[in-house]
Amino acid sequence: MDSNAQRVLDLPFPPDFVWGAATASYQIEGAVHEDGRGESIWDRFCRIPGKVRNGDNGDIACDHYHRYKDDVALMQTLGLRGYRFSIAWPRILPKGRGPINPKGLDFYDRLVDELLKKDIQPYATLYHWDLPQKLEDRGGWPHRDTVDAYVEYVECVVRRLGDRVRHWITQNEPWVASWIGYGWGVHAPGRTGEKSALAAAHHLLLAHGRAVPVIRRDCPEARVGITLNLSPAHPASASTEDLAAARTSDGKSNRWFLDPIFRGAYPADAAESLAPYLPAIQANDLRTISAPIDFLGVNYYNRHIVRATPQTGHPVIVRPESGSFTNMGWEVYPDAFYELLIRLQREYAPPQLFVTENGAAYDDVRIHDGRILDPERQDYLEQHLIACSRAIRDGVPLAGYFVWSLLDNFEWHHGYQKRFGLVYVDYPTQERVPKSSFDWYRRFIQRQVSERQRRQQIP
Ligand code: IFM
Repeated sequence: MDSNAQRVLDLPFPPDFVWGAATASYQIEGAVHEDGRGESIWDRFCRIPGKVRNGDNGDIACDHYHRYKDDVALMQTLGLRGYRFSIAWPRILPKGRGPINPKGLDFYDRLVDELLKKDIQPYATLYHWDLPQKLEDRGGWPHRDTVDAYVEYVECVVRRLGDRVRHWITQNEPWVASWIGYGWGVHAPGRTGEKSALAAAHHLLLAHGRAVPVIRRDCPEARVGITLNLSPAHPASASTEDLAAARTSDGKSNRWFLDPIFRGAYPADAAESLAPYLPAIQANDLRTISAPIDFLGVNYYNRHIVRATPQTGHPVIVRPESGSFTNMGWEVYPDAFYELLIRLQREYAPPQLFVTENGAAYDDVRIHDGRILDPERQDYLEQHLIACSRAIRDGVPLAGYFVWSLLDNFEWHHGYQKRFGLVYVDYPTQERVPKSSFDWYRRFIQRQVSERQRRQQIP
């Protein structure tokens, strides 16, 4: 082992730091027609020709619905202390509202019990983009009624699982759900326009704020948070125009979600430029959205380099001229991760932070003996763990790190072509093959745990 790899294994992390991995329901479960599950917007969207690469869909995905015990066994081999998964709303309330489907709840009940049996703490995300289609038919997230429907759904789930699940994440990446799904039409449900995107964003945030007290009421020991995808916006040059464009981009993506949650207000600069598209915001909405949370979940993949469009000054994200890139075309830039964590602490001071996703897609191939060697993924994770460790040293209350993802899975409009997993999934056979990064992460966690035990023994 070279000295750098050794240095990474020995990085100092707090003794109770949670080592985890993450997945999401539609991306891994499959079994879309089983046990009374209703249709989700992704089931419908995948059927529209040209929307998802290769015509892929989540009908079978990783067949996790049937293979969850094997997958939890893999987590145990890995030494995970936490597993972040999401709950499929259409399994619980197939029509979005109304009659509960007990078999849907039973599945998550079994999953949670299996995790706890192996001493792995469940981190449950309540919404990771699989809205029941029936609710979309009635207006989806741009319609305020969806907030009420979400709160009813959250009540059902927390009442059933709240005796065992302590960590709850209300929403995953509301920026993506609103802008990519309702603004640009690239994700389900495929709608376009600033107005629908901003109405969806407001209602996703409101749904978060309304859910916080409900979760605490039904699960008094709950720790409640929300997960945001955050990318520092760096200007492409030192020109005044590019600096302003980077600030605008930061306002529309990062601050648009951070400010209402932590400050109870939309950022004034962005709100001014988006004024023509804003939905009706009721008197108490921002107070509701800013309900105190226990932690912020951060999904970090890359930074954004922003350039001003010559005539309009409109910000555009550009690809850097040099650097290293993942299979998504995303730049590998761990320094911006450190910068982001420090900024969150300085400007928003969340009580606690979890990295709820971090990882990379690469073109993994099985070699002649069936193994998958993915040193690039290991390197990506090592560099980002160094950034986390530096941030903790510099005062960031980071409490856990979840690799995206445990398994290769359905990567939304890219279908199955992009592989983010520590475990390779051979989709035709559903065989799981741990990649070399899986072995590395296992050794890393083992080393961290034995170091913690050693320190605890020192009188
Ligand atoms: O696969 C997604 C996940 O669903 C949300 N965060 C980003 C990941 C990689 O694109």
